[in-house]
Amino acid sequence: KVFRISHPKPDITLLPMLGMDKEHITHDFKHYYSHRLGRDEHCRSPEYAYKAISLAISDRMVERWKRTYNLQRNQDGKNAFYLSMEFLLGRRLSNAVMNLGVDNEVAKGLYDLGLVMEELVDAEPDAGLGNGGLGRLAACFIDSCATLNLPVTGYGLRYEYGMFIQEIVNGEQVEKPDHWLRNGNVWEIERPEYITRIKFGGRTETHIDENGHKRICWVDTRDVLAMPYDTPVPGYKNDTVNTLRLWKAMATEDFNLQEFNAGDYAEAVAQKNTAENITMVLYPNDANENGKVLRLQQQYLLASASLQDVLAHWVGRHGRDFSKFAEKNCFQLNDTHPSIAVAELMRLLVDIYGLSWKNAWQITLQTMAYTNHTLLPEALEKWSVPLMRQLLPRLLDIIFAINADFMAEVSARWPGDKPRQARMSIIEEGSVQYVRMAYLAIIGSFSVNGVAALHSDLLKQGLFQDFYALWPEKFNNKTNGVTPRRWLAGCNPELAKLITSTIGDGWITDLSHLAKLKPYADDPAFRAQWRQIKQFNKQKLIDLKQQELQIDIDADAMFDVQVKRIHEYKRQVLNILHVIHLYDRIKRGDTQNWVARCVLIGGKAAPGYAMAKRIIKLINNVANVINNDVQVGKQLKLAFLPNYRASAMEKICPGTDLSEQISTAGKEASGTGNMKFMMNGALTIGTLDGANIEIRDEVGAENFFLFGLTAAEVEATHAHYNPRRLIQQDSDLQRVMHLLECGHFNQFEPGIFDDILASLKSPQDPWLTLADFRGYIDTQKRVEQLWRDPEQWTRMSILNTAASGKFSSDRTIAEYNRDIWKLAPITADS
Ligand code: B1H
Repeated sequence: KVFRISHPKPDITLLPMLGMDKEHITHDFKHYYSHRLGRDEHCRSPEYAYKAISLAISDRMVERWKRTYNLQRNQDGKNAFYLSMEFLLGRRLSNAVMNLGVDNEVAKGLYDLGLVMEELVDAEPDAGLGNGGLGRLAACFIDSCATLNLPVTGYGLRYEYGMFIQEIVNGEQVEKPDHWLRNGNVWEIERPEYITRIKFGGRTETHIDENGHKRICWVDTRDVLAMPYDTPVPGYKNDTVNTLRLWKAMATEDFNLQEFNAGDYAEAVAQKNTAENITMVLYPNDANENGKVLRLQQQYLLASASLQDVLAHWVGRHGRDFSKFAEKNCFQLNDTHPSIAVAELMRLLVDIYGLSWKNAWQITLQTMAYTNHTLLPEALEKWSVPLMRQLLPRLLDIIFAINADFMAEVSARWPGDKPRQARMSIIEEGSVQYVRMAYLAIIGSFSVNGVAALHSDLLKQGLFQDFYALWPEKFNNKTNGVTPRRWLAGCNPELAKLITSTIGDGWITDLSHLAKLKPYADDPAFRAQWRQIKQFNKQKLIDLKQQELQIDIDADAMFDVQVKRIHEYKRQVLNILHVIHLYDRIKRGDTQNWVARCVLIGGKAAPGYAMAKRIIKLINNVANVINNDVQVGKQLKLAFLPNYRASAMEKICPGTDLSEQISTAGKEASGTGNMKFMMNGALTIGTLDGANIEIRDEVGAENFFLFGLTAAEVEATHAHYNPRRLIQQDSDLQRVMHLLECGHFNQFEPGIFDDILASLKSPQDPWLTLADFRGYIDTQKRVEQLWRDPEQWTRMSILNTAASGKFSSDRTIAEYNRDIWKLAPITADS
């Protein structure tokens, strides 16, 4: 309704497609630079050049985007919608340029103008709309959907502030707000024509309509508007451009303004903030929930706006005939965060569109699919019933009604089994009742999947075993993957070039082609090239970091890297124990056949997670002692990489030799950083956890450094875990613990690591860190042995890349589509 055009068919869409050659692109670049941004040759800041080239590229996506949008929306096939609270997109420019196939033209064009593409790329702020693996997975998935021509739309939230910026001050994490939109966002289009209205609060009323039917009305609500911002998602060189639609909360114009008299005008306008606060900031908790009202508001806004959007489009095309809705639509829930969608779809179908409960439930059950991403109890979402009653009274009624039907089903299947009913109820009983969101998601979905084989098995055997007994057919596995465009072709151009010149470029869209590299592992000339590229990437990483970190790094040292969120289960502390052990060996002169190492650790800690923050401090303190010890010198370096994020990983993984994947077995659902490192030719030292297991299966046990307890052994060990005895029996561990306990790394900060030490020595330590110490140290020794033989190391490095084909998100998405979504690919000529 915002556009009013009097002529019935204006001739404004018939523009010729824009030129993709360097002349046309630089022409548009200059136009934007000087006419839109108003800059000239005196402007020295790369930000404007970044913006101008992005606008020129964006124009070329938009025309393909509109075509894809119309093809998908106006076809009679099925569409899927990926609902996620997080899309960790990172930078967009280089990805857009590559996927449009104009990388060479753009680089040449800019070069002719005296500009360096890389500098422009680095001027782009990361779109950090996610915490870690879960959010980055969503970003990889939409890239793969577009590349596979699948009609999948992403729905998420447009946070004003993304993941906080991490600074390190005196070894400690300091959080700075990430106002990523400050300089504008050239990659989005605001779509006021699709604004939706979201209700909060109020109460429900029952009315009897003229036909004597009961109708529930949700009244006296405080409403908020959701404004959609669309971001194009280009497929790789296929002219498909899918849509990521992100919602921003806004005040309704009538928001209290009528209620307030003129005297309260300012206050009424200030209320606007309350509404707009909803999408102000991303919650920075990875694998940890916290039960805040604002978070529930975010979740409901995402679910309600997205479902209303899809239903409005459906009704626009089919009227109120929902008989084919389930056949044509599918919603994938990225963890439980958007799972209120189950109840919201029921509300919309029953209360708004007048369907019967039974009919609406059939539709819901056939359209919802749920992905679980964690088994950690602290990450399982529960909302208190009183909170939900206050904020979403109608939704709570619906959840209770769903639960009543479900409890009837359980007691029909297991008559009289009260404990089972209590276990399986959506409502957890207690002094305060809670809604278990995972159960709502399972009950309301036709598909429940885990994200790696082990994780999916553990869901069936443990956390969800009652549900598995009831509905075994719902459960399936979809092992995660990462997009090879960003995580190999884009981030490692030198290696990509070598691979393409060796086996052709088919790997970019079918990563299984990498297996063709296998025979080259035995070719010394190829190995030399491979090694040279790794060395080049390591030097690039040094050039980037040396100044910032102020340490002297040697490109010949082994780059041993652990980058991921800081969490006890990921065991950054185990890594540090090994580093301290190496330091101790140097100090006691045990340095025969020494292998120089540079250990790099990076990651953010949730701001409220005290132990994780203390681990960052420990890493920095240990680094300080080691890096300033002249006796240690270049034999060992340790650095904490501040502000780890997607764009940092693009520079880190090509230059990594050894990938640390050392979580307590059974705790890391999948991991995806492990896959990025493998693709880029790093060797992995890891436990049998998450996707590590499948990585090892693919590359072969002889090409993977395995250590540690298995998930089953972890469970069995808790009962008799005795860390003090482990310390007594292991003189290396004893010495490491002694260095920590005597305050060697915190001389002037007494006691600051006591909590970490206490948890290491506690028989209750859930992460069993010391149980894996010996195995880890010995395996690191094997790593060093191999390092001393560069030919063998390189061979293994090649074999790792060659075996990484399975870990493309294209494969993952093809499986989601084959087993869950069942979409037909759509192209202009299909
Ligand atoms: C993963 C989360 C997560 N699992 C709660 N769970 C969040 C939970 O903001 N929150 O409240 C945010 C994130 N993230 C990760 O998902 C797993 O730990 C990884 O192992 C896995 O690879 C990744 C993608 O599946």
